[in-house]
Amino acid sequence: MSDQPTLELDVAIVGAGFAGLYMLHRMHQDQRAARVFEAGSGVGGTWYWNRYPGARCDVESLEYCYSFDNDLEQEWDWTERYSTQPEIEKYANHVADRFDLREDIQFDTRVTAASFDETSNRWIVETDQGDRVSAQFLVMGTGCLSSPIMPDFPGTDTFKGESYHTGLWPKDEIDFSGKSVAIVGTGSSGIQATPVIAETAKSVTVFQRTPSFSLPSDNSPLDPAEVADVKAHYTELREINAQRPAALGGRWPKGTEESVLDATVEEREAVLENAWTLGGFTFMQSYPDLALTPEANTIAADFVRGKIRETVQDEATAALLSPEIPIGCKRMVIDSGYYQAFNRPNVNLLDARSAPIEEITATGIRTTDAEHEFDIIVYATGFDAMTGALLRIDIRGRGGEPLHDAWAAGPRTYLGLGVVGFPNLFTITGPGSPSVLANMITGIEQHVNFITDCMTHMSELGRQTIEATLEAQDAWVDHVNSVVEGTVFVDPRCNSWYLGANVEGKTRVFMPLPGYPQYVEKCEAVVANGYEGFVLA
Ligand code: NA7
Repeated sequence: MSDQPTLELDVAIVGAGFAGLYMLHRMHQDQRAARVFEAGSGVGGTWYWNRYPGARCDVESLEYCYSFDNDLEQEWDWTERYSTQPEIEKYANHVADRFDLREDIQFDTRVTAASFDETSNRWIVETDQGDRVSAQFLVMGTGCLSSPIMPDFPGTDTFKGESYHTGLWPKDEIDFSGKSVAIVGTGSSGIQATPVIAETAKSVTVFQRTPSFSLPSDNSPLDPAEVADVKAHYTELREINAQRPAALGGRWPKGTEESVLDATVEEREAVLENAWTLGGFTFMQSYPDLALTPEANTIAADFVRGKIRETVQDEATAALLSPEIPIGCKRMVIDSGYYQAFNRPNVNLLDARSAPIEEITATGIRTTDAEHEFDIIVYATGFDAMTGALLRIDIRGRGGEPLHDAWAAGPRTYLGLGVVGFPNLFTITGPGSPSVLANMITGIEQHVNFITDCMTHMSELGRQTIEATLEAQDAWVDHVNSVVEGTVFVDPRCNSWYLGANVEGKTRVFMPLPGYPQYVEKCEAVVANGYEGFVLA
């Protein structure tokens, strides 16, 4: 292949999820030549790939949507409090059409490599379709949960039945009726899929290695009067959310200011019960210290364990479903009828910790203590989160340095947006930014606005490159570590994907940053100080 680029762009964008779509829209507004490269055949990113039964967002639909366009906010109608994958995918398609984005999205194209050419100060981006694109900026909208992990059980290829990973779910509907189904994994994906698959399958056997804390969603159809009220006050809601730690939940009580340890048993039971009934993540907001001190955390965890015992009729199953780790150190799940599903005669829980899966056979799964036959195996085994999708592209910065090497001891970024040695590379919701610990769409909009404003600023000053300084990056990594130090997030008992602990050989580093409002303040200060911590050359 000739070394000559096949296309010259101002901005190459990777991924047509919510990050890539909004980035492209902003580039259109600013009349920059931009193109999105997307591995899938459609838009939606996470919501394109994760089309497994029961897939639903854990942030409320009225908040998990763009805020950048008032008309869009007003015209789109969500039907349920927590929207399903099909509805979110439909919304992403609506956005793509409404803002004429499709003509600049190249589907079925996976970016394989990108290298910074120090002579021209441009990125050379290569795809599996043979493209060789030259661009001033490279913007990664590759998502935080987009690199699925298949467990390395021997024999996965020998299984004669059907098998699917939740994060690579086929578009055709899978018929579970009359089938014996295994679900491996009990994170959000396995927990959401279990009750839905159980409705039609002959049997569902859930292989659980570590139980998750799951909170009820209390999902329901949205009341048109409630929707009208939110639409009438959308700007206020967005402003309130921007001051909340996770940029969401602004319509619900903030929780008390006092420690749960200062409340009487009756008081705290009433507060927690109320939050539980309300549904969703607000449960952990009911007291300020639930995620902070071990004693407070145990109170919340005991409350949820009590709920599991109340809900699940079989005592042994209830005990097995009850997590022993601190609540909130791994991502909690927001479910619709997960614990209740174990009261169905066709749902069975197996302990994959005491009897691990040893092998996938032609007819099913062999654990250390038994052989089980299945027609379908569902792998709900998670993702190489935050860095996986970035590192599977061969990204090379100054001097040909691979990002893989720069991040060998865990990701290092400045603000989760830029990396030393990789000029003009931006990572939307990258490691070191709030990302998955905040409403993702809010975080995406904030990052895209930052990047777009930065490009304008560079044009005005006639600068070609922007690059974080080593000093700023080191200080930022220290800052992220200090924010989570001593919190449940880094509890050694918790092997969360936030820490990369679910991926064999991945360095244990806490990747997202708690505290959306403080992060935004920092970004604003950086801009006000002339992009402090970056060199504009
Ligand atoms: P998660 O939350 O990473 O869950 C993956 C699950 O798969 C988890 O229960 C794992 O158990 C289990 N797993 C992984 N490998 C194995 C093997 N070898 N044997 C048994 N069980 C295994 O991924 P999800 O897709 O559910 O959710 C990801 C995020 O998407 C979620 O947090 C929401 O933000 C949306 P483990 O805990 O490692 O013992």
